[in-house]
Amino acid sequence: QGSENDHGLATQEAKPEVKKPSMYRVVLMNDDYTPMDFVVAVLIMFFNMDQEKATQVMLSVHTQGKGVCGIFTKDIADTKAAIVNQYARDNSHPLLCEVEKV
Ligand code: TYC
Repeated sequence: QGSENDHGLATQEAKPEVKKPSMYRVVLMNDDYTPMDFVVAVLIMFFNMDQEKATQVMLSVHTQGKGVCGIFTKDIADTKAAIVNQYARDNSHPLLCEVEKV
């Protein structure tokens, strides 16, 4: 890519054939009503965290107002957020999960 040939002229930069996909943060928002245990369970079930990591993330959301659950491609981030929000609604909690571009 971008080498010089024997007449000393630079060749055209070749465009990479594949681009890295845009990445999206799945973010959990704090609220005053969702039980801490429920948030920890969500992080374990849908973001493959262990009890200790899930508790850390939940407490950081609780004190900072929001926190990152993971970073994914758009389809996966959108799907994870939708699943979390549906699960929260099914259990009558106001927990909100959002997606933001990295
Ligand atoms: N603030 C909630 C409470 O005190 C706990 C909580 C944590 C709620 C994280 C939402 O995303 C959240 N019960």
